[in-house]
Amino acid sequence: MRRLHVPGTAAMAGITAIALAGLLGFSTTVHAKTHDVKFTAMETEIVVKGTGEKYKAWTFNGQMPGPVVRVTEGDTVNFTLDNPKTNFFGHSMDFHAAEIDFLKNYREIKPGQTISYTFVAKKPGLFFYHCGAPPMLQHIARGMFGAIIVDPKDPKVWPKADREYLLVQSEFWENPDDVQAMFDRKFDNVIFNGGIWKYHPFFIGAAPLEAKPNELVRFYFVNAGPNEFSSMHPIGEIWDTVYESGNPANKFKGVQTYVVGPGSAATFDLISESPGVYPIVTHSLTAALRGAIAALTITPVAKDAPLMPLTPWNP
Ligand SMILES: [Cu+2]
Repeated sequence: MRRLHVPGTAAMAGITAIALAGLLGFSTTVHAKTHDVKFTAMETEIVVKGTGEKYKAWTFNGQMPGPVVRVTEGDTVNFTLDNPKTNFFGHSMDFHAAEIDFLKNYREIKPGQTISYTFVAKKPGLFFYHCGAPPMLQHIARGMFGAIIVDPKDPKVWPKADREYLLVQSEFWENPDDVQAMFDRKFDNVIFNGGIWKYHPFFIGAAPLEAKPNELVRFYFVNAGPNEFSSMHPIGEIWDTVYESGNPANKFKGVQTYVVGPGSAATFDLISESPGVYPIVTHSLTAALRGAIAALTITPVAKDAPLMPLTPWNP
């Protein structure tokens, strides 16, 4: 017996809506979201070494880098920065993913003040955020920086990653009050994710990043600076694809080393077939040999890991 499929009224209404949406040129599958993101400026001590050594940092929410903000292209971000009256300094927030007036939104607020603004993350990619209060050099050097990922609204514009890591490079000065040394570029270390030798297996409390053979590992990489250029290279490997500013449309293939300037970002795809160790470094060697080496261990027993592993020593 032949069955006829007769659509019900609701189904027909749905089909009509989809057809109309098609005629009008917009997709029915994308629903832009609104995110309330609230950061607190915290002038506080944080651990920067596996030995437990502390540092008088200025941070967003008590961590360096600040929390990762992740939204989808087209989403709205309602941002609030609170500068508690227990702080001593003014702070601000500049989101590179936003396209809004700088004077009004990125202005410094004094202790006891709060600022809020809204932006739409119109362009997909990986963007820097930072405090811009003067001297901006010092506010970034002391830890007021982080990353916002704006995922493309159509996930099919690039291959799906099997594993993702976010690395934020920054220069580190042992004396957080020596602004002259910051101007003179006399840094003591160059670090990934706020820790000195954090992902180098030879150091106390450190742990390498891990992935399995043939996994597509996507590195979201931000250079917080404040001054030095990063020359990102995977030792023993070649970047399969590099996306400038993390935008899937800005694609380079088979790249050995890719320069990311201060205040910029790029996304790097890597597939390693063979088990082993592949250090991710800045090939600017003064920086690499002072801390900017993250070991990537390729092993069939790689554990799941968070996007920005702050362990073992940061909360
Ligand atoms: Cu600040």
